[in-house]
Order: sequence, then C-alpha cells, then structure tokens
Amino acid sequence: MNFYDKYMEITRQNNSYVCVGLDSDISKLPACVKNENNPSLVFNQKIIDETYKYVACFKPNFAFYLSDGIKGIETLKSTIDYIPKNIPVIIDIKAGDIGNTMEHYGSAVFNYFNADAMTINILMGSDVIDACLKIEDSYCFALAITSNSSAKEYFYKDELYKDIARKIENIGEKKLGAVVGATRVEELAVMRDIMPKTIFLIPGIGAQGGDLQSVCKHALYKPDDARILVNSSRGIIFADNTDNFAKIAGKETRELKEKINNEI
Ligand code: OMP
Repeated sequence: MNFYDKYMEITRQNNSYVCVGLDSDISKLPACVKNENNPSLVFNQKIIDETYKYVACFKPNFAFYLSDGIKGIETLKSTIDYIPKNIPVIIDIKAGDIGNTMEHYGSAVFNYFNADAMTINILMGSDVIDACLKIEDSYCFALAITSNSSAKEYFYKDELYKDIARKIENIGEKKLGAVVGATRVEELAVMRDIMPKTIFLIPGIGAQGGDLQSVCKHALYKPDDARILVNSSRGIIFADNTDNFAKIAGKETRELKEKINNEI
C-alpha cells in the first residue's frame, strides 16, 4: 500500500490530520532517558507509544539522525521499525539531485528505511520528480512554498511557487504531495485552488508561529476529506522535559488533533 492509500485509511481510523515531527535533537532529550543505552531511540519509542493513536503520520527529519553518525542512522531505522505499520512515515530529507543520484535517495528511503514518503526539493527540475516516479510504491512531498521567512528570496520570484504548484498538480495526488508552510497565510488558498486534491504537508505551526485557524480555513480540499497534514515537531516532542514528557506529548497531540477537527 503506498503513502496515499495509507493516508486515506489512517486519517479516517484515527480521525486525525496531525503529523508528529520526530526531530529528536539529542541535546534536548530529557534527563530521564539520558542513561539509556540509546537515549534517542527510547525517547522516540515513548513518544510513539503515547501519540500513535492521535496521528495521521510521523515525520522524522533526517538531519537529527545524521548528526549522530552511524548510531543516528541505526536509531532512525529502529524508530521506523517500531512505528505501527498502518501509520505512514515521511522521511524529511528534502532531496533534490540528478536522476542517477535521486535513485539512491529513493533506495535509502523506501528500501533501506522502509518509509512511505520523502520530502524533495524540485528546483533542479524534472529529473528529481521523474526519478521518484520510477520507484514502485513511492510517494514524495515537493517543497512548494516553505515556512521560513527567507523563502521569499526565491519562491516568490515571478511567482515561482505557483509554477511549482501547477507542476505538482500535473503529476497527480496519488504520487506527489506539496509542502506548504503554515506561515504562508495569504498563499494557502491560492495553493489549494491550483492543487485541489493534493495532500498538503503543512509545517510551521507551534514553534514557528504559523496560524492553525488560517490553515484550517484555507488549506482544505473538503471538510470530510481535508488532505492536509499539520506538522508539529518541537511543540509536541519537547513540550515537557520531565519524566512525564511522553504523556505530555500525547496530550499535546490529542489537543492539536481536536483543535484541527473543531476548525474544519
Ligand atoms: P518545528 O518548527 O519544530 O515544528 O519543526 C518543523 C519541521 O518541519 C522541521 O523538521 C523542518 O525541517 C520542517 N519544515 C519546515 O519547518 N518548513 C518547511 O517549509 C518545510 C519543512 C518540511 O519539509 O517538513
């Protein structure tokens, strides 16, 4: 089953559009896991245990694992293995390269890590998408308009974000989603108009200050089939750093799920 089908099933089953970002920065782990043999893995497992009933997906960002070298790669692999198989996993790696190289990103993400999707940066052109489309059962999220303030330096030039959106729309929602920042309040509706059925991965709420109400008002496909994934990483996994951190992460996830459902 590819990401699209899993997404359709889990959003109904868990009644959730929340994506928990497993950006498990080792320097921020709570003291209670620090004496474990692999603190990051234990941290992730506890977070997963307390949040999996309220999520539509998990999104580990590769940088937080790569920074710990070989051990980090093993942690990422074991974390993904631990996630229940009905919950899709996006590896956030923002890959974008020539076709020959993209095949290796694809092989790492879909064959080695057994994830369901990866983020890609398509500014190198069609090579990036074409290589992804060739991978069986693959699914990618292309950066369309990002949440950071310096995104304006390029994505807004000649309305590049609209061109990217049209390209994504042409590929079709069963293979490609779009990353649309929650901080891009004015562009959310425009992006939805161009890509009516595309699944939007929406980071930027919580720590980056994106507006959840605007997201729920402007980014939906339909209220009963919203096609959004609202990501929160630090706002959930580091909401608390006591022995109770995982329970608080669970509470934050459930509350975010309810806030989104109340708004749509
Ligand atoms: P928090 O700000 O802690 O919720 O983390 C946001 C996560 O989403 C990080 O993993 C970012 O790398 C990622 N992200 C953005 O913040 N902005 C974007 O425009 C795109 C992404 C992403 O592709 O997920």
